[in-house]
Amino acid sequence: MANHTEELLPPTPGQRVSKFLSRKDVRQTFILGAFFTLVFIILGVWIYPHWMPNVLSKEMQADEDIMIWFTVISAPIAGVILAIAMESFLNMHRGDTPPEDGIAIRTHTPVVIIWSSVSVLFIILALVWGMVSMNTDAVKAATDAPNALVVDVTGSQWAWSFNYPAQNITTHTLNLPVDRPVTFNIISADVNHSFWPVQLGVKVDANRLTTTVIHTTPDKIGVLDVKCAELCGLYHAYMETSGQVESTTDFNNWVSSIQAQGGTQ
Ligand SMILES: [Cu+2]
Repeated sequence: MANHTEELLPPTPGQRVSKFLSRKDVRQTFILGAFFTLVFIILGVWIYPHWMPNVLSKEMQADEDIMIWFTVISAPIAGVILAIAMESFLNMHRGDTPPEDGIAIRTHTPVVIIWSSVSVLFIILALVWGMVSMNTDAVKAATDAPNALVVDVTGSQWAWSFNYPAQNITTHTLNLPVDRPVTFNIISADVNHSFWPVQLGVKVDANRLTTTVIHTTPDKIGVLDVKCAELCGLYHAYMETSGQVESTTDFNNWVSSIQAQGGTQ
């Protein structure tokens, strides 16, 4: 009689958890989750950086660091979700049905509290990281630097033009000297565009009636791709040009050659 009563008692939470963890499908999900997490970390740390644009400024380095670290941080979440999806698919394929006495995770208070707190921590981390990264010393140093090169950028359907007031030249390629702060004054001649010199890690809207200012300091020599990052009409996808971060001597020679042509490229 006593044994019969024990059998009818509902299992304690501890018994349910250990029974849950000893299930074959749960163990397989953990192993698959660890495997996918490792794959995403390897992709984020060693593979993705090879596909990213060259880093020609500290702002671009900060962008790349954020992409790598956020991939690593989100790897366990993506890994576990992919593992659950794959295990469910395999179970369905084998015709298995879930056991009746499984833990109801969706309404399990400790799981809900842990899941919500971890998500909130990730969001706060992302927010603080972004704010700190946007206020780096590099950006502060370039802001109102007395020796800054000023470039007035105009977006129009569908081309970029660059006016260098101190050099009195207007061009369609963006050449910059290395290790000198740059101030971009950005405006649009028509609809909204977005000025994006990719390898410099800065991007800002070009509006029709107001000038937007951004600062950066290119710190490596290399090729620049300048794109429009705001859908601006039929040929938006072709609204791009190239440029160069180069030595001061090469930059001065480039300026002189354009001045010799009458100041426009
Ligand atoms: Cu555009």
